Amino acid sequence: MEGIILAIVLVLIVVGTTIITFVGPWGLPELASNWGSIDSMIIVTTIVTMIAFIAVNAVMAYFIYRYRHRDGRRAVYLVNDHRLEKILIIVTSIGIVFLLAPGLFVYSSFIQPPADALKLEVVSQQWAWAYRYPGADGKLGRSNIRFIDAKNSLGVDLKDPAGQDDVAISAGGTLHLPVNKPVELELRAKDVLHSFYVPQFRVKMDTVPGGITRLWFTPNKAGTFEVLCAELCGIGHYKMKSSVIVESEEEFQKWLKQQPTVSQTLGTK
Ligand SMILES: [Cu+2]
Repeated sequence: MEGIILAIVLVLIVVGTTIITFVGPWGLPELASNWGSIDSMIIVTTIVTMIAFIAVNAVMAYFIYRYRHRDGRRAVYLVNDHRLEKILIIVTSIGIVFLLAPGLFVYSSFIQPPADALKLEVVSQQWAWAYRYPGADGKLGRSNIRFIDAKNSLGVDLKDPAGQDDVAISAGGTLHLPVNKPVELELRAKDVLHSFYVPQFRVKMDTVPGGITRLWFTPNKAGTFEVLCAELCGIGHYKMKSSVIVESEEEFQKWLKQQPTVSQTLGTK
């Protein structure tokens, strides 16, 4: 009797979780970048794992019912079943190929930013985001953690002329981006691991102290979105947020011109 009840409960759990996946309130927020292919990957992953989840549990529920205890029945010990093993290896391999292969194509474009992308620096620290834009010369100056002090909070190398006209948005400031233009972020961390995440852009990347990580996307919807830290980075992790405003090229340029350059902020020119 217990075997039958267990099999029924198992079937109910599978049916319930499958229904919740489709009608539950946990969908993705509206897509606001070029990374629709990431959404397709999430759908492929959900479908493949759902098929495996249903199949494994259906077999398990059937076996629990079919081979439940009955007086006088004895279990048989089967050592090897080559036919069954072959089938399982082939079916599992096909499932894994469907699960992983499409992601390789998406990943290959994820790691190749377009040549005309606007390059920005993102600097993370406990518990805020800072940003640096290239100045009029279109080039980000060098920076290094060794140059960080009370005034030069991003560690811009003041010997590099390309850095003097850069625009630095200090920690806690707002990121502005022009709509429909590819952006490449160079991510740094000043203290511990953080992770740059804007759910609507469908991109997320760890920031690592002592190294530079990269990320690119094209924001394609104007609006204000939340920048989050997706790495548990200390006691203030929950409030490590910033806003990103996606706006027209004119609005973006107008805003950028109003921001002080590195040399103005540091009084180096
Ligand atoms: Cu963080």
